[in-house]
Amino acid sequence: MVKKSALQKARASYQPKLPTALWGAVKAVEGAPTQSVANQEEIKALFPNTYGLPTITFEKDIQTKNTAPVNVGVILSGGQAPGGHNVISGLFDGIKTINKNSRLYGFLMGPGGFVDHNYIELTADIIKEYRNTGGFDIIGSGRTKLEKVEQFDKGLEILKKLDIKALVIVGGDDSNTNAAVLAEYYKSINAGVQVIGCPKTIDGDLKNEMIETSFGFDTATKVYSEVIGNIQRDCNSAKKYWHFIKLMGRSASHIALECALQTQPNYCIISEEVEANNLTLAQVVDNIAAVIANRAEKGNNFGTVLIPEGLIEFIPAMKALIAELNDLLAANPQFATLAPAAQREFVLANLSKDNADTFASLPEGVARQLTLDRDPHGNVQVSLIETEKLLSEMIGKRLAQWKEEGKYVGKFAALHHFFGYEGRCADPSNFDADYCYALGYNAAMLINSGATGYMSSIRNLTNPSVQWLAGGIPITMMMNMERRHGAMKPVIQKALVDLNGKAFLKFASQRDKWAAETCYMYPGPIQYFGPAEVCDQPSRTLYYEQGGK
Ligand code: FBP
Repeated sequence: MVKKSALQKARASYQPKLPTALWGAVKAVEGAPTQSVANQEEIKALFPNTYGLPTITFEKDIQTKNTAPVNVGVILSGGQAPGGHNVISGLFDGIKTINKNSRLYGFLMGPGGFVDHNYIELTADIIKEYRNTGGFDIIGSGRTKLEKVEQFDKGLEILKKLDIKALVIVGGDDSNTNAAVLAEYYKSINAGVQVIGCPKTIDGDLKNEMIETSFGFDTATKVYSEVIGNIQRDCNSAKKYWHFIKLMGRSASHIALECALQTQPNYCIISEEVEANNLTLAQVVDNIAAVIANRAEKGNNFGTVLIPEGLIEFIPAMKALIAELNDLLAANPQFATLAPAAQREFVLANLSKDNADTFASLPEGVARQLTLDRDPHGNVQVSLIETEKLLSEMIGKRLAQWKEEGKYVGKFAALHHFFGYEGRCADPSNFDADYCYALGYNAAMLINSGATGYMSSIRNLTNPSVQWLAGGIPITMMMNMERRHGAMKPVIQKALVDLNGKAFLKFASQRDKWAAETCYMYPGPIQYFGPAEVCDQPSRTLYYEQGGK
């Protein structure tokens, strides 16, 4: 038997708190019909069976109905996020509440397990070992893109064999887009299988009015903020290094913003602002170098800079380059077979002049990274690009130049960090443990109400968890048309940092002070047990978004 730590044992007995709306019998109350956020006509034409569905809210019912057992399949898709195991525990408990003979099957290693018929039955004994734990190791995860009819038909064979009536896909924006396409297909062929999505991603970019946050964001940002706080204390003790800290978040800068709100670093880049202000890489470098030079004048040759992982794609010239590269590589599959030097030549010869110039101006390693394999959803793998080193190298050169010109008097020594994988599998915070359990349980109630093409939605999240609202939101409501792999596709719109939003404005109102002075905050580790003001705080982003001061 695997030996468990004292915390593991204590955490195993934690009972996640369900919203009262989900206690006992529930009834589904339908809201008004919905529309997609943009491109309504195109999305409606692509989803004739699942477009325009009403939102669903669950309320307490006066009597329990006798319901037949329901077999359900579950898939964990994409990057790990703390709380996935609680989604599965909640789903398991939910379908057992519907009928104790219901069964839950887990497809192994992501959507690939569904297509290849690799699965296990998730029994009470298995689930017990994973309650309130981090990771996705109960069934594993993967990034196979579910998009072809052959995959849907192949998957349907195993669903029929196991008498599975509903499939729950736990994933980010891309995976939930696939869930919507699958729901539409199964409905169009009367397959008798419902599909429900669950909002997962530490990146925090799957959110809207009805999905207040994706799960995992709370825990991951608390883990990163603890370590950033520790680095800041070290930094303020030795007063000799500048720490360049890259933070995960493939596209949006929500993680960087949340960590900045929690730790008050000297500088934090928000990619969305870089794009809005049309900044070049050189201007980003100059802005940070100016803060470093300013602190050096007061004898402070130390500090912290937070860098969102997705920065490179938000610098307008880089964005244009990546968009053209995506189309070029999609249209030329033979590119992958060329030697590195020939690949560089091919790219330079086939890009438009402006983009070729940008490509040629980049350090070779970074340029090459931009041409490497996309993930199965067509994204550049930004977590592999060492932006923190690229920036500190360029800043070092700028400061050396300013020194020669007599504009800079300090010493510049840089250290680099990348926080991403360290936080994705942490044990879920109380917030994520409760939120994920509720999302899973709520998915079971959506299945019981006959819904398909819906995302499990739990709202009112800055209130105590028992007061949370439960229901479902049609996935098509979150969709728009975007260019992917060289063609227009219906996808869930990514939620980027809102530069007029309350969380960003709070940050913007404080950052000059944080740059000039040393105002570090040290949030410490996630606390699971103790007073509510220490253990049960939502993320700062949610707090400010929902009116906190
Ligand atoms: P999801 O969008 O699938 O949740 O994954 C997010 C993420 O953690 C990003 O922050 C990061 O860029 C990426 O996954 C890393 O991918 P991989 O897990 O394949 O290394």
